[in-house]
Amino acid sequence: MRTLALRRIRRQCDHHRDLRPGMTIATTITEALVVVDLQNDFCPGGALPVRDGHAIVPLVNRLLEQAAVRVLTQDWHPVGHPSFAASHAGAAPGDRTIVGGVEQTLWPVHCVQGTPGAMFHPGLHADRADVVVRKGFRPEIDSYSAFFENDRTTPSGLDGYLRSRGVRGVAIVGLALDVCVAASAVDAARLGYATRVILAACRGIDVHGSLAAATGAMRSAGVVLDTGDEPW
Ligand code: VGL
Ligand code: ZN
Repeated sequence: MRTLALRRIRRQCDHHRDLRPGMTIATTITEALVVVDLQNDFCPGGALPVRDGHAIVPLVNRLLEQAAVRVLTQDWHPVGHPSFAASHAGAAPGDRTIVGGVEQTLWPVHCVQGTPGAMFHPGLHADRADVVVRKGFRPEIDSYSAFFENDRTTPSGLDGYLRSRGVRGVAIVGLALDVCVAASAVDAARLGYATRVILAACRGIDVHGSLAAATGAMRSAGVVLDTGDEPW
């Protein structure tokens, strides 16, 4: 088995002083793999199942072996979280309302702290993670992105972690492509990381055109939508 603890990737950049305009030089950056919310509740049989969510587990495990820096996120809601439809009188999953000053979709009760649904999929090699970032734990606001609460300003701490480890690029995989993966990718790109989403290792929910909207938002933010399953 190959040991790739410090594997780096090559990317093009064009800011080298000795280069004439139009020339490029390959540079090497450290890329982190961010595995978003690969938890039981987002897999078939869970409370908020993403179709075929479990099917990405083998590929995600392979990517984890190859990654230089390994991050898992874990949706981690307190009982009665305001992102749950059940927390709002008369509301149903799919309705939209204001939570923490931000309009969002209401969901079934899911990923409650400490419950089986909040655990990582049993096939995921979660022990390989360098760090686990929990999100959605604040009682007054939801968090889709691995980097910020849904107010887009309160940080999770992941940016600081990645910067202090010298990470310049982020590859994002997981669930759900059109919710937490997309929000994480857009924020990563805005924070200045060379950002790609490895589509073969994601699955989406796709309600009311959310997949098309998320794809557009990621492209506009400069996220690379990577259709290869063997990125390195
Ligand atoms: C997610 C809905 C609610 C996700 C989390 O991980 O994509 N979606 N909470
Ligand atoms: Zn959630």
